Amino acid sequence: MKTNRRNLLLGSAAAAMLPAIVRADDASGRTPPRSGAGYTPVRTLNGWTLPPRLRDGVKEFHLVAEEIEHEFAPGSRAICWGYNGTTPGPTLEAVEGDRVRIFVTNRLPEHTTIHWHGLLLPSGMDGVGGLTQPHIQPGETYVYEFTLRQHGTHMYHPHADEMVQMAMGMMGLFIIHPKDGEAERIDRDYALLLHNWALHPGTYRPDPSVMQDFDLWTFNSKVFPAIEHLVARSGERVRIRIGNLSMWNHPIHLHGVQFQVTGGDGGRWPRPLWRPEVTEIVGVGQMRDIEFVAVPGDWAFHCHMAHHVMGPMGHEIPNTLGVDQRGLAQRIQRLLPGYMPMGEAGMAEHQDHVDAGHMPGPENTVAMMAGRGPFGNLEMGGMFTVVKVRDDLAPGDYRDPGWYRHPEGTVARRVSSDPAFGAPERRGKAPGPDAATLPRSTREGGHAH
Ligand SMILES: [Cu+2]
Repeated sequence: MKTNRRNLLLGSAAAAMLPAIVRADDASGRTPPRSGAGYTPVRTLNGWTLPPRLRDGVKEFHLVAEEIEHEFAPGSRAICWGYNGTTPGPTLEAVEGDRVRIFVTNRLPEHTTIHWHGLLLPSGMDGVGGLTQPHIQPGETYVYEFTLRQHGTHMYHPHADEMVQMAMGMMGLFIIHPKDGEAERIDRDYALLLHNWALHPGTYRPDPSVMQDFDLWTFNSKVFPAIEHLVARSGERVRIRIGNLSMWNHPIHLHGVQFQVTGGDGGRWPRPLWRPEVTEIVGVGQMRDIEFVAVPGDWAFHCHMAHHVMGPMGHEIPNTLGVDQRGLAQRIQRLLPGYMPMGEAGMAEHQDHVDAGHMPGPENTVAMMAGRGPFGNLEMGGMFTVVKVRDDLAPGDYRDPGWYRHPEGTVARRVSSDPAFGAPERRGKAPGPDAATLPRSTREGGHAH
């Protein structure tokens, strides 16, 4: 759509005629965010928006930093730190030009601050403990107050003992809508934060000292299959706002459309800077907005780091791919009851073993792979969910519409069960029948002949 003044006017007239867009359902049972003037309220996946109090023309928010009990997915709980009872903390949502006053009460066992990541504000409101303010001691409440001079996707997090406090889950989204409205109306506005957690199998507290070998990869502190689906009606304009407060860069990939990257740390970009992509790297500490017009189907939406769409696994497991384990299992089972040989032909079998109860993993630990779709196991975990687009959804209806019903003749199908089917051109040399018993590398003591 070409943007001109007429479209802008039509857009706002249409917006005025639509009923207030509110969440039709809310699994958490929390109060739905109110529809703001001229914007579609953001929907924080699995999260919530903190309603402001209006006092003397100032929007007041009150954040409480505190220890919380959090569920990553059924079967995995932990003692974390967050704000107002959750990780991430509630989303703060306001409009460019608003004056905001934010109270921060510290109920943690150590001092903290809040840094307003990406916001343009007086230096003394920047929230860097020791540099721009004294630390907020346990039991104390500080107040921040400033005027919002920008719009876009922003974040908040502590700037005090950051390594520990962020590893424990302290973070939130700060969304600022443009004061003149959107040039192109956004029908669904989703927001999520990327994070990683060292919640080692069988434990109940994240380990803040881990730098690389994380166990859980989350959208808004949830792992698949506990991450909400993103729902839209065909033809609607969808924005997904993504912030990264994890310790890895994440190439976020969406199936089914070429989305436009429309904004970043500097707010919404001018149209000539938009670019079509199907994967966008969201670097550590960065924000990215993507937008697309929804097309019907069930579309995977996930990080493209293959290990970031997995649940927890041992970090030093031997590579058994191609190793003949016949006869081995029974011998090991005499020493280790319940031992299950794994990975000889790949690891897809893992989910079947777990689902059948053959592999009762450590307590309080989600399986490495989980989830069932209409055609079988999804073999996913971590940073994975589904964008569900349907023709017949009402505006603002976020309920799960179930699995997509594919039009006749549009699903990939089996045509043969014979490995020798057809006459495809093939190159290179297939390994011989003894390949499985060859030493895999000289590093393991074998000698290549
Ligand atoms: Cu990733």
